[in-house]
Amino acid sequence: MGIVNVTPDSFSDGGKFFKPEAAVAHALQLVEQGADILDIGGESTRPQAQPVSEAEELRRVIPVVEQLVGRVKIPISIDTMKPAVARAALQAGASIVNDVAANRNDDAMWRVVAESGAGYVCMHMQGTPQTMQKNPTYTNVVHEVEEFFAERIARLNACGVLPDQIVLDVGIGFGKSLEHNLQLLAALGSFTKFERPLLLGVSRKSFIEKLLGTGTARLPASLACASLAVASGVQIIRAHDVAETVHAIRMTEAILARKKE
Ligand code: 7PJ
Repeated sequence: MGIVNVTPDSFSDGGKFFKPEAAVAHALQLVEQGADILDIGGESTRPQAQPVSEAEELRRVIPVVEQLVGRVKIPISIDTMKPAVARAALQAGASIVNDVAANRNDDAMWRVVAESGAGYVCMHMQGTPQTMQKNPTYTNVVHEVEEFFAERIARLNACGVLPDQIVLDVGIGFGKSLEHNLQLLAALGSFTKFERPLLLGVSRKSFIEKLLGTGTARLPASLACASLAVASGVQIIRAHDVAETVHAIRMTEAILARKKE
C-alpha cells in the first residue's frame, strides 16, 4: 500500500504532494514501483497534528481520487476519519476506507462502509491524534489490541459490515510507546487468529529513531519491520518507499516459499 499524502504537514513528506497534480504524479510513480493499493490521505494524523475541516479535506482528496480512478487498475484507499469524506471518496471510485479512528463510538463511518460494501481497515489507536502520545498506558498491549479487534469486529458486524470487508491493523505509533510498538511487532503472528488480512504501517515512523538514535535513516529499519511482518502473516504493508519495500517483501516471500513444513 503506497502512501499518497495530500497534506501540507505530514511528518515525512508534508507539503511535497499538496497540489492534486503532484499527488497524482506521485501516486502513478508508486504504481510503477509496484504498489498494489494506493492510500490517499488529506489529514495528517501525526501526534498533535491540527484537525482539518471536512470541506478542506474533501477539497484536497476528492480531485486526486477522481483523477486516479480512471488511470490506475489497483484499488484506491481513502485514509480519513470523516464519514462524509469516506462516502465522497467511495462515490468517486475509491474502494477501501482506511480508518485510523476505528476506536470511535458512533457508527456513521461503519454505516457508510456497510452501504458501500467497501473494504475497511480497522486500526487500533489509544486516544486521538491530539492526545495519543501523551502517556500511552496498557496492562498488556497485545491482549488489549486483541480485545479491541474482537469487540470492533462484533460491532462492525452489527452495523452490517461483513467480516470479508475487514482488515486489521495494530496501529504502530498511535497511542503507543517504543516498548508497546516493539511488543506488538513481536506478536504480529497472534493477530492472524482473527482470520482477516493484517495491515502494518511502520514506514519512517519516529519509534525507529527512538530505538536507534536521533538522526538515523528510517528506511532500513522500516524494511526490517516489513520483512518480519510478512514472515508473521501480514499481507499489507503501508509504505512511503514502495520500490524498496516491494523488494524486501519479494525476497522475504521467496525465502518463506522454500521453508519446509
Ligand atoms: C497508519 C495509517 C498506519 C493505517 C498513518 C504515518 C502516520 N493507516 N495512517 N496504519 N499511519 N492503517 O504514516 O506515519 O499505521 S499516518
